[in-house]
Amino acid sequence: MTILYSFRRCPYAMRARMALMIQGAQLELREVLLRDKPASMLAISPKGTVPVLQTVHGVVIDESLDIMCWAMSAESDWFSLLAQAEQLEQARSFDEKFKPHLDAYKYHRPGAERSREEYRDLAANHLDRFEANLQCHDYLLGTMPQFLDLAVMPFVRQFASVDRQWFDNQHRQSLRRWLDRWLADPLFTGVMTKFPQWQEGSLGQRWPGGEGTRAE
Ligand SMILES: N[C@@H](CCC(=O)N[C@@H](CS)C(=O)NCC(=O)O)C(=O)O
Repeated sequence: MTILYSFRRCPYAMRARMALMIQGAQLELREVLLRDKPASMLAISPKGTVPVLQTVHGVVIDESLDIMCWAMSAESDWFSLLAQAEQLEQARSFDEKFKPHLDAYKYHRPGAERSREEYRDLAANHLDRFEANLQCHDYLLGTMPQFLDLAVMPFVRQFASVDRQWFDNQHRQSLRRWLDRWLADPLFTGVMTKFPQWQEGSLGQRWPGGEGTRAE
């Protein structure tokens, strides 16, 4: 069976789980704690980040966007408005540019070069293009949800939740509505089930569809 090393609260793992949920194939989910990574995961992916997927044929995919592409057919509706290569390019660029500012905002250090608000605004600048698109239609690329929506949504969620009051009151209201729709979407809530930490040598969670505690 395909194995997924995952961490519930990791935005990279969330996007991978949503893609795998869409694929629908049963896999073994191994819930990881980042401070206590399993040796079997590090053995197949020494860089030590989640998510990590190991296929039944032993192929290891340890980049979240690659896992998404493995799970979602390039011919599917998720790529109907823009080809896979272009959506992937936009998602990669978002990761590179937005995430460092998000981290500097969320985990702001007292000695940092810029203030928390400056990092917040730098991150938010990357969201302006999304806001402009969402003022015209319900999803980032048009009237249907696409791969790009799934790829960036967990990071916009993380950004919003640093200071939800500020996010709710800023001018990007179409983005706020888009995020709220995703937060209530069964595709998202369905990948946020809580599972206990996987123990080396035991059988992980059969997923999707396993028992767990739905939360948040
Ligand atoms: N480029 C990787 C990044 C994954 C990543 O950085 N995940 C974080 C958790 S959200 C992680 O595993 N960090 C390692 C650690 O904190 O030890 C991907 O897209 O999968």
